Amino acid sequence: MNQSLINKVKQNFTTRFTTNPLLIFSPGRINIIGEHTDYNDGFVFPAAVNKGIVAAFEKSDSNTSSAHAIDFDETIKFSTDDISPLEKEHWGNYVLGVIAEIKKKKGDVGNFNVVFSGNIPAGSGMSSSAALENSIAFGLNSLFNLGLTKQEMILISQQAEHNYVGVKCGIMDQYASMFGIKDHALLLDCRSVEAKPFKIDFEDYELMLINTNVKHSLSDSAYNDRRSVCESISEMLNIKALRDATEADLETIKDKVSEENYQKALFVIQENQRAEQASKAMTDGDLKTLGELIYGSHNGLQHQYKVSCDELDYLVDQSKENDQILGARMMGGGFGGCTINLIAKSAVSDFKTKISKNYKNKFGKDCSIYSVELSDGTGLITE
Ligand code: GAF
Repeated sequence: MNQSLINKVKQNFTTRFTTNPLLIFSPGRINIIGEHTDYNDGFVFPAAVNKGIVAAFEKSDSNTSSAHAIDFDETIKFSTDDISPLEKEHWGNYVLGVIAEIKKKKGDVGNFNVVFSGNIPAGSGMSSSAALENSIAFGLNSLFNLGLTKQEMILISQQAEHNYVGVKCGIMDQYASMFGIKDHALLLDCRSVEAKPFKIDFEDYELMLINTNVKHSLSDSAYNDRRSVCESISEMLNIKALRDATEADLETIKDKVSEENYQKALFVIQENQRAEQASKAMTDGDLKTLGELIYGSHNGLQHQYKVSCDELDYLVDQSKENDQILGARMMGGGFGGCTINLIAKSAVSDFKTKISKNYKNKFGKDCSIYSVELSDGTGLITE
């Protein structure tokens, strides 16, 4: 399925090096519901997808390493003895950050060469960043027999994102990318970091993504700001995380916080409930309720948590007008990327035509539409 991506990476590697590379695939993810709940120790409902990163590794026989990003046509050279962050937003920080975190845990890491490429649409909110981090952690673990467990690797990837990329993300993306199971979504408890797999078969319905093809620049700082608000409210409530709060608890401090921040915390508490209710709806095969919860999630993300944008809101509003779509919402951190839609299979073709035309008329640019195939998590490619 990703054969052309694998071939591209192998060919590129062969033009640079003479060994047979160790090949890793690491997927991106979707999230059915449970947004901005992961760093509040709550529930999320993600799944790995069949789009991701392919990385080819070899040990280096010198005291230098290299990482080549085919998609940026750029190579960085470094020594694993001496790692420091590059300028903000450089893709190399995902690679170097993982090395730095592995070193904290394992001491020295040998030098290596890696070449990688991906097919996750840029800015789609499907977490190409977690896919890249996991591919590096998994690749180095295999190459140098570091003995890291997958649980340790996802924490390494998450810390790389905190310390080298500057986004204080939760664990959802790294978990879903590492532990994904073909045809399943994972109800992940972000406190215990354990998940319950749900087989996804919506019969006459399917999940469809619509990419706004925008990424508003605010996103990283706004993300970190939201996280601090949640942490400071937890502190006021004397609890570990908002996962431990009820709406009644929050009510007790209502006059001590701004209305804006009160609404943000309320959103997290309600979104966490929605994620749990969604798992029940899924078990009962109650797609109507699942769809309502998904619409409810968007409403909260738009009005309470304020991480949506005009393009996402427009797409969700268009979905609401179509009675063949049971639910739609923005997915991921926000400020751009995709909506996820629970749509009748019979309605997909007409809706695609309509939404493509309407979006173009409204915003003067194209949206992109993808159907979703759920895949296994990060692993070795054996051919
Ligand atoms: C981003 C983060 F990386 C995740 O940890 C999660 O918080 C998500 O935004 C919002 O649910 O993808």
